[in-house]
Amino acid sequence: MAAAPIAADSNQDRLHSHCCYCSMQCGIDLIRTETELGWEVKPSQNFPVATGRLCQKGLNSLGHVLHPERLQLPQRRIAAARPGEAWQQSGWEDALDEISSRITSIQQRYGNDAVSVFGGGSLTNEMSYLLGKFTRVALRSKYIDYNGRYCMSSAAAAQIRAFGIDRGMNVPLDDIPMAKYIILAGTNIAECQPTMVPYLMAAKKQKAIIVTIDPRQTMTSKLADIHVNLQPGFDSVFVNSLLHVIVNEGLYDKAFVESYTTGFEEIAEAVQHFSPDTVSVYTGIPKEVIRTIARGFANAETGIVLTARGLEQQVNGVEHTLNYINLCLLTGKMGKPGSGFGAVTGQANGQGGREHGQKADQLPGYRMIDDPAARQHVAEVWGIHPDELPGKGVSAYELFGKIHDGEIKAMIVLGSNPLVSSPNSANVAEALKKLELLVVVDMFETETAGYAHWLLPGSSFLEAEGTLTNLEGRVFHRPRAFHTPGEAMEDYKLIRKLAEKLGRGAYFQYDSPEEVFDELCRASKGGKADYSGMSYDRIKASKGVFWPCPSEQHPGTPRMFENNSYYLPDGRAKLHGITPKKPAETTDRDYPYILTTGRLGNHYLSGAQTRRTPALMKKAMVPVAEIHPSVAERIKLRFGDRIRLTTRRGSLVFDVKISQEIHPTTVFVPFHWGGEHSINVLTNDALHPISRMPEFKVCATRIEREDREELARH
Ligand SMILES: Nc1nc2c(c(=O)[nH]1)N[C@H]1C(S)=C(S)[C@@H](COP(=O)(O)OP(=O)(O)OC[C@H]3O[C@@H](n4cnc5c(=O)[nH]c(N)nc54)[C@H](O)[C@@H]3O)O[C@H]1N2
Ligand SMILES: Nc1nc2c(c(=O)[nH]1)N[C@H]1C(S)=C(S)[C@@H](COP(=O)(O)OP(=O)(O)OC[C@H]3O[C@@H](n4cnc5c(=O)[nH]c(N)nc54)[C@H](O)[C@@H]3O)O[C@H]1N2
Ligand code: SF4
Ligand SMILES: [Mo]
Repeated sequence: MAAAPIAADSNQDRLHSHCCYCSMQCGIDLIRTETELGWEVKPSQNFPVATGRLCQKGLNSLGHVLHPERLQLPQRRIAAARPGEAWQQSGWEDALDEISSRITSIQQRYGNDAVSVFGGGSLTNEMSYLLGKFTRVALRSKYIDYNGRYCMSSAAAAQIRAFGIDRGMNVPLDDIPMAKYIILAGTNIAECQPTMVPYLMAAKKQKAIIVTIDPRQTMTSKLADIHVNLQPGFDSVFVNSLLHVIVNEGLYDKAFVESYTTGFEEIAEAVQHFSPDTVSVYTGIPKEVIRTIARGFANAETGIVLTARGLEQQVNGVEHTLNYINLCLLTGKMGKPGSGFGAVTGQANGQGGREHGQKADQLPGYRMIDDPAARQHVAEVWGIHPDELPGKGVSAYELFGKIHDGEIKAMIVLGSNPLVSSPNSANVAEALKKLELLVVVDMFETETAGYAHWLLPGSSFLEAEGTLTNLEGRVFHRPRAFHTPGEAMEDYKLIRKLAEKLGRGAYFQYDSPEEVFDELCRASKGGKADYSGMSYDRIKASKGVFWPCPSEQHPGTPRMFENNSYYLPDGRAKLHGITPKKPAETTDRDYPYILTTGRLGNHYLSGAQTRRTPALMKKAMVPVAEIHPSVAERIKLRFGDRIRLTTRRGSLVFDVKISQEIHPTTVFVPFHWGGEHSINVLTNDALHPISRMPEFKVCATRIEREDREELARH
């Protein structure tokens, strides 16, 4: 372990913060102890989201912060940037001088857009805002995007199409216990947002029915009254059968549909051929189950539908999400206590991270960068002419395509590990090799940093003050608990300094994150994600304010659409008739199974943090592929064998677990590892035409037996 951290306020023996991992953003208390670490983590009793509870990740969230591999000094690559080449440590002045002069030289040779930024959804609102502003104002480049593209983009596109606004959950967590019928589709809450489980249990106590829809029986489906075992890619087919019943049996809320929506005819038409009888033949889901769920949800007094990445991370992800939204709209389960839709946001600041300009087509406040009024407003706040603002860039994965095309020559990565988390990652490695300059700002030498020319030490969640917006749309304040180790710098200071070196410091004279937040609030004023009624004082005093909050007098908006007015031009919500389409890759003789990927309870995303947390790592050292017994039998798997998975992009060997609980067509592999354990070597980089979300959840694969002796011989 590294040396014990130094409290930002040395007089305090109890510090407050929030867990760095999922979107619940549980409060934590850091308590000074006599132990080796000097501090321990306890659940905070003072934050309304998860009073008194933390999951394993939260309890162990100090683990990576104090890890001996924490970077403490800038370092540069001595020779070519290749994994394994030696580093040389450097002071900040030299590092920033050289990085800025290389940026300038690249921009002089190839134009401003040759330098790009790749951000992340763990960063604070202030950092998300600053990265967007830095790219447009200091670099004057159009190329910024972030890992949230891999996460919330399909849900965002769907909510914008249906409601005109994208707030992950339309209802606060406190509404869950009031719901009488809860549909959880492609969301493994028990492992991914564990402290949300008590809300579901409270609903169950009030006799709510819970339905899960997933190709696996998960810890979440153990809470369910009905589990629908769905082959990946079939959500729209399945939901069409529910809508078929609701429409044909006249179970929809006619008054609500008539007064507040458009597009009913579209749905009636689209679901015609999806009777429970037909759909049960295609999916193996019993028709009685389809009818029970459709009638149950429609007739329930209140109901909530939650979706997550299971159905969103697909080339049809926007359409699948729209179809689940249809369920709520058609049955009038919107805008009242215990009723609504939610796409369960993933990362710590997965919600705020998508509102303030890290996305290729966005400006702060969820404004669109090609909207002249938005450009005018934001340019004014930033003190530049609107014509100076670049236009729309490209999505996260497409940035690597632009490197291959030779248009992008440099990249700054801050808050992501895209070599592990991007689809078809061998292609990403090839792109990173071509860069003239790759700067990674991280706490660790990540897999992505293996290709970096410069590696700069960033701040951890305990070392940087800021605000975040949790999955409910609650904006709250996270204080700075510790000093950064060694020479590591708070991320926002690094951005300021780099802007200064690039001659654009005048636009970045912030002396605290609070100053950034105040500007962010002004920039968001009048936008969809309007924070303009917020301030640090107000947020701290009320333990969070829900956006939209357009004025100091406005109470904030825990529950969206309460007056049934939506953010589309006609004020109505839009129903969408969905004609289900196939995934980008379907199975065939050579690749007869479906590979789907996802998460484990004890690891987080690319694993950069949790693989450096001994207490979590020891629970899952390597990824284990899950297959159905019928597959094991077909490939003649014997005790001790492993399996080889081969897709059109590559081939890897995994340990294997045989489980009745997975759909017989499907193999599941978690994605928290790099190198030879990295499932993203195999995943498909097909993107959704609108959201540009990669198809992480469905590709065609071959499964073969790989016996131990064979492996030992190689
Ligand atoms: N422990 C842990 N918690 C996390 C994270 C983590 O890495 N680890 N990451 C955070 C982040 S950033 C995110 S985005 C969230 C993600 O949270 P989730 O979306 O809940 O997590 P996943 O495991 O990716 O996928 C959820 C489920 O989708 C199922 N699935 C696969 N294909 C399909 C399909 O076609 N249809 C349906 N209906 N289901 C399907 C999978 O079997 C899986 O159980 O979790 C957050 N919380
Ligand atoms: N196959 C497959 N791939 C997936 C998914 C899937 O379901 N299947 N899910 C996708 C999803 S939903 C997501 S969200 C992405 C996420 O994928 P990544 O973006 O790779 O996620 P992280 O591992 O959180 O990477 C964050 C990095 O930033 C660093 N970091 C964390 N906090 C800070 C900070 O405050 N400052 C600085 N400077 N650095 C920081 C961490 O050390 C880490 O290296 O993965 C996607 N990839
Ligand atoms: S539920 Fe999420 S925020 Fe809460 S402790 Fe676990 S990982 Fe952290
Ligand atoms: Mo995510």
